[in-house]
Amino acid sequence: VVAETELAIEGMTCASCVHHVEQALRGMTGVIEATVNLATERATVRYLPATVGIAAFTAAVAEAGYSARPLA
Ligand code: 9UX
Repeated sequence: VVAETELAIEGMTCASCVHHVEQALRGMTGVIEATVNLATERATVRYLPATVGIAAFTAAVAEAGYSARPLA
């Protein structure tokens, strides 16, 4: 089973910020793909819900120095 979710990201001010957030998410076990859009300040994550989840995503983004809020 593969799930997809969106997160609202706060604190990104440049293209490198996008890269930092993407790398933080892509480095997680169970994450298949993560893309971040600077203009919309949203991250889209495809993942294996048996392995990883939204709480871990927000923690990883916070660790990278940004904040993430789950979207419906
Ligand atoms: Mo450069 Mo984006 O330090 O924070 S990565 S502005």
